[in-house]
Amino acid sequence: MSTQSALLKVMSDAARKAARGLNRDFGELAELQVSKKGAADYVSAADLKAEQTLFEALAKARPGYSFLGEERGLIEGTDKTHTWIVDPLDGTTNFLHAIPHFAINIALQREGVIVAAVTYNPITNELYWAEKGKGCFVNDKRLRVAARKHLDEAVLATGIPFLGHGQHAKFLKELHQMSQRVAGVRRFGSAALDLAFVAAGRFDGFWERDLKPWDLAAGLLLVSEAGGKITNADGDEDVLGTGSILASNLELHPLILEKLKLAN
Ligand code: 2AM
Ligand code: CA
Repeated sequence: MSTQSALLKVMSDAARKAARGLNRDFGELAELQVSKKGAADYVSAADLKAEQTLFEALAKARPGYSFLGEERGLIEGTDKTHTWIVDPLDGTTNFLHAIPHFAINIALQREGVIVAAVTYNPITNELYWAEKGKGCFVNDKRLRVAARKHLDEAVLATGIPFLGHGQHAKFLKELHQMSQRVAGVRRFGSAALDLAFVAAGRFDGFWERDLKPWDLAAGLLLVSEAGGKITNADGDEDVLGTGSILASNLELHPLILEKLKLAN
C-alpha cells in the first residue's frame, strides 16, 4: 500500500516546499540570468534558503527534534532521541553547472536508527520514500532493487573523489577492477539519487567513499526497504561513521565487494 503516514507527509511536504525555491533558483541559473562569476555564491544562498525552509517546516511539525544539516551543522533539540538528517541540495556541483540532476534529502533517525526517509528530485518530480518495515516507494509505486545476478550485466554507479578530497589513486584502482567486469559504470554526481536509483533497480549497485551522513542517511533506508544489501565499501557495517558505502542486491553485493577488495 502506498498511503503515506503522517510522519512521511510532513517530510514530503517539507521537501516539496523547499523544492519550489530550488526550482526557481535553478531556472534562473539555467537561463544564465546569474553571472558566471556570481554563480557559486548564488548556489550557496539557494542551498542555505532551502535548508532554512526544511528546518522551519520540520520543526513546526515536530518541535524539539534535533536537526543535523549540511549547512548549519547540528542543532540540538529538547528531544534527544530524534534527529533529522538533512541535505537541502545534494548534487550541488550539478546545480551550479545547470545540470538537472540533484535532490533534497531528509532522513529521521530515532535512537540511532534511520526510521523514515525522503529523497526528492524536483526536476523529475520523483519523490522516493520509505519507512522502516513498510517498504520503499517512488510517488505511489512500490520499488524493488534489481534482480540481476551477474556482474557482466550490471550497471554500477560511483562517485569520483574531487578537488582536495578523498583518495584518488585508490579510486582509480577500484574503477580499474570494476570497469573490466561490469556492463557499465556511471558517475552522475548525487549520492542521494544514486541510492534512490539502486532502490528503483535502475542501478545494480553503487559504491563511493568520503561521503557525509546527510548524503547517505535517507538512501540507506530506501535501499534496505527495497530489499537491497548495504555495507561500507570495505564490507563492514558502519556506513554513516565511515562515509563509505556499497549498496546493491543480495546476489551482486558479495561479487562487487570481492572485486573492490582486489583493488586494495
Ligand atoms: P553535495 O552535492 O551535497 O555536496 C558526489 O560524489 C557526492 O559527493 C554528492 O552527494 C555531493 O554532495 C558530495 N560532495 C560533497 N562535496 C562535493 C564537491 N566539492 N564536489 C562534488 N561532490 C561533492
Ligand atoms: Ca550532499
